[in-house]
Amino acid sequence: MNKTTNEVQELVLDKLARYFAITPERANEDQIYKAVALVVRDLLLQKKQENNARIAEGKYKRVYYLCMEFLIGRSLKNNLFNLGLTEQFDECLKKMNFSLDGIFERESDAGLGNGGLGRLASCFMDSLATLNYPAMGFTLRYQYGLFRQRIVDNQQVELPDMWLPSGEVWMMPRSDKRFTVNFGGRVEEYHDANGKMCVRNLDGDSVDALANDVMISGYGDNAGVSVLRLWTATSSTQFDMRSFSQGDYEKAMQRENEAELISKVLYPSDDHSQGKQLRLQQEYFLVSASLQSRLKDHLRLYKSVKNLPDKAVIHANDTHPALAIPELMRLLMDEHGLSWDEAWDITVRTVNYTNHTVMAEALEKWDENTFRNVLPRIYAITCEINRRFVASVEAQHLDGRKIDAMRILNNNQVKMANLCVIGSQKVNGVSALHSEIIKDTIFSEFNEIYPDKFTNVTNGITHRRWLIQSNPRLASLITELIGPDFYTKPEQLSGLMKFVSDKTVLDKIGDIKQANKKDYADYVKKTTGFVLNPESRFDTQIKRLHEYKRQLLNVLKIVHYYLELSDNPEKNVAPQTFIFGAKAAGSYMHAKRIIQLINCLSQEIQKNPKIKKKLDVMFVENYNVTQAEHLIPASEVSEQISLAGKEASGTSNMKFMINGAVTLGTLDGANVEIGERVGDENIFIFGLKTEEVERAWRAGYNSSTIYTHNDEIKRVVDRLRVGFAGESFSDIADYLIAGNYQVADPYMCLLDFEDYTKAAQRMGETYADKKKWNKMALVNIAQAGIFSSDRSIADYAKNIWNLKKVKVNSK
Ligand code: 26V
Repeated sequence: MNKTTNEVQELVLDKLARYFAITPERANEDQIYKAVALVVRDLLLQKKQENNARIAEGKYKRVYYLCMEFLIGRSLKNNLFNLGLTEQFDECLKKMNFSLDGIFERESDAGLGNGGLGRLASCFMDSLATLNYPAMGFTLRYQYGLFRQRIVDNQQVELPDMWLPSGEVWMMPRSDKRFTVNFGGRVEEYHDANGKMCVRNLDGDSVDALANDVMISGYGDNAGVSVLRLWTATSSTQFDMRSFSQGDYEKAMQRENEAELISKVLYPSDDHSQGKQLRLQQEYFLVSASLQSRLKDHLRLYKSVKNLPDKAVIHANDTHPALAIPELMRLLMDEHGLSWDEAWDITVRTVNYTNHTVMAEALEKWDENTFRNVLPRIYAITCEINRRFVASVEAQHLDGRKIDAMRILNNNQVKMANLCVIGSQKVNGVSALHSEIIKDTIFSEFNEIYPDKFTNVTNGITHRRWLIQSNPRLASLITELIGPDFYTKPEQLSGLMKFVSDKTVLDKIGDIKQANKKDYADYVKKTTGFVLNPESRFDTQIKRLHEYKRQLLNVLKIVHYYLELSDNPEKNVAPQTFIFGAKAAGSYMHAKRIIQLINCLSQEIQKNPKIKKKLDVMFVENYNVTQAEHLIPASEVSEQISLAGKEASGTSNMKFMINGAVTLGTLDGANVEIGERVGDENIFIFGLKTEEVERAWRAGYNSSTIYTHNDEIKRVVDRLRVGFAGESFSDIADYLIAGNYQVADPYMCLLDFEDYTKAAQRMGETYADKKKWNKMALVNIAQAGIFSSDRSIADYAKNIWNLKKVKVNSK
């Protein structure tokens, strides 16, 4: 965008005067942040209007990306970068005696997501806008995002996340976009004036959805602006003045409170099924409001709903928006008068679904009674979808057990993944391995009848945020070496391969990592007081805390080193620092105990300076997008150690790689493709492969045999009973070898332990050879282009959405 420093300054002064009646001399950093953000929001709006006009003119097909989570992080820095206005604002603020970096710190993270799924959705919005595909994202405007994590006495405590005061400035309230969503009540059939049989939902409760739009600009001259629409739930009826006047304040407020509950909090759960009625209401609220809004716009433009599949793609990101299928059916039939067959044809040609997990507990299932009570009309439609589907497969004489596996309604449960597969045009997994696994396991029966439905789109990350903005030193070295085109053509990073034996370049890569480590250590010291040794190897594992991700395996390895050093404190080893960042769902007790274990181990090490010099552990409190942006550029080892077959893709593996960290990982998710790109010599792979996991499982995996026969493992597990910093972890030792209520060590930490420590040993030896290590880092950076979300989006556009870019007349 073309704006001079002076023009920018005028705009900021104007906002300060209008909103705060203040001059820069008297303004505080919060007021400056708000004024700057409001200026940027106006500029985005202006850009969006130009872009919207182009889309409407060309009547392009648009993608509507429905997702219960968007892990946006901070917006100001990203928006300035994408608009090309960072320098102008930097200069302007300097003139006002403020630093732009200081102002960035005033913004809270918009943590409207749990983990990988939500961050992926945000990366996709960036790429959609940059590549200029017409797109809109839809989610809820949760008043409280993912909880703020505090560590108190080494344990996780969940506090409400108040992100709105600083996040609200990005939203444009759209009073013209208000839709009513119905819950409960009963379904009634009636005949309309023409004698046609119709259906309506009566006596239910209604809640209004109010739109708040956030503009997301793409990067570069040809970029567009995507809109992320966040729905707020609000009472659809007028305030109960009667009760209020009679002094019954509680009753007067009740209806409002109940309605608002729907967009109050994000469920702090990841891969953990929560059969909560409120969650079901949230999911329906999202899809109903989004589809009503879409159909209204569609009718305005095209006058008929019949060409919907030519002009709109509805993408269900995981099963959470699965109700889009029966809701679209309802709207097309009940509101627009289409027959079942017409509506079904349109629905299946419009909706697509991405699966993000094979973990059984994360495959959403609703209790049939709850479903019927909360959404009677949607229930009736879902039953009919199921009935017709079952009839069609019965007609093909399919095996009864196979049919049962595919039913949407079975054993008093409503299975959302089955609904998604039956009602979608395409279904994709998120890495090559994962897309094969879903065809072989959870969707194997469907794959037999719809082989063309299944496809793969490997995940990606926006390299503009995760490399260019968060690692400016590395970005400028790359620009120096291959020019700036990789900003929008990430595949050009491969041009770095020609420097693979260039000593000067390799040294620079090493120096940049060192400088980033030093910066990170300073940042941590300043913000937490923890002292990191930048001369040690930074080895990082950051992701939601879950058994299958095996943070525990990492801890077992560290305890093993700790025991070695306790035996022999003079042992000559290269110093290592293990950094963890993870939140655990509040109800997931075992995961919370692992957080406690990491923190206790860290605390014990702090008391022993001799050990700390060689082996340190740090737990990052309240790990979020902003913390990741600080930490990833400083990390040297990327721990991606899930049990093979369990991690759908992973995306931190991609963020680390593009910042020159080397992966220590299993052949799981996208690690497989990362390994293929960089070659075996530039990654440290260990552990069981997916088929071996299956085999070990079928053979009756028994971890206690490993414990009894391997002295190292025995010692480590026994040490958990003694504990750290005064806290025993016998429960975790039991989990590993006794199991108590389930199979011991269900994610096979003990079976992979030996190979893991061997790979870590090889890695340590390689690290000692600086030239070799820097070369590995360079190859990882050079091969990361394919893991840009620009590539993922291009794949979706071509293979799933059939979407064209908006044409921009080059200036
Ligand atoms: C499930 C549930 C169940 C109900 C309560 C709330 C809730 C929230 C999230 C989930 C499923 C989360 C699935 C997920 O995040 N999968 C991750 O998706 C990433 C992006 O594709 C991928 O890289 C990770 O491997 C995968 O674990």
